[in-house]
Amino acid sequence: MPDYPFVPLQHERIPIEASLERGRAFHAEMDRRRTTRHFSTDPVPREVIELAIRTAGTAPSGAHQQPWTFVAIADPELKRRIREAAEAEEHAFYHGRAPEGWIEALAPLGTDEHKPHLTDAPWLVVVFRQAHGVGPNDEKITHYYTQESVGIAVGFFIAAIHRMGLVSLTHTPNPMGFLAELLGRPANERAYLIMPVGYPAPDARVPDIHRKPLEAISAFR
Ligand code: IYR
Repeated sequence: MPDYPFVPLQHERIPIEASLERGRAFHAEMDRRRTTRHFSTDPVPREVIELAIRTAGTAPSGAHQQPWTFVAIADPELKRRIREAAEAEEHAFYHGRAPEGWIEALAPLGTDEHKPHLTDAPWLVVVFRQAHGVGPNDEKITHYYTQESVGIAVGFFIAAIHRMGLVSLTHTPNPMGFLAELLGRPANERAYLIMPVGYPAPDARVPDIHRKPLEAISAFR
């Protein structure tokens, strides 16, 4: 194995009181985040999306392979076609394809096959997972932990959008094959999810649901 270079870690230790203060403030800010399905059509500059994608790109990934592609769509005609295809799949999902238990689990969220946010939101960001890489001679390069890696990157993206004062929705039409087709993605990419990004509509609402408390999501030993 060849020797690979290492460089010193850039890190400044801060007092633990400052850590706790930052942690509390960050938690409070993240706890204000809500997912809404009601988007304003107000425009959002491209740089907002670029910043969120760059933030997502700082996520750790299996073997540092960064197996993600973020496709940002503002073109109204493309958004319309994505909405049309997504609503066709969702119609089949809500009218027969989904098991009864799944429909019941979704009831508190008030979702159905109508997806106006896919054309209302100024941006749709479709995230693709690179199931494998492609080498210079078209050879397959194995990627590791792609599901986990892309999930972490999407989390960073959602946090960045929230930090900038905008909202996003994690939307997973089922199945999602139409996205790679409509967006002309290469064969190694699989649609992971689609996120409308923008401002909430003035009358945006969210379900009255609550987060599990620390005790319910943790164990300390
Ligand atoms: N894809 C459908 C159903 C759906 C599934 C889950 I899991 C959700 O958390 C929300 C919706 C839809 O987008 O309506």
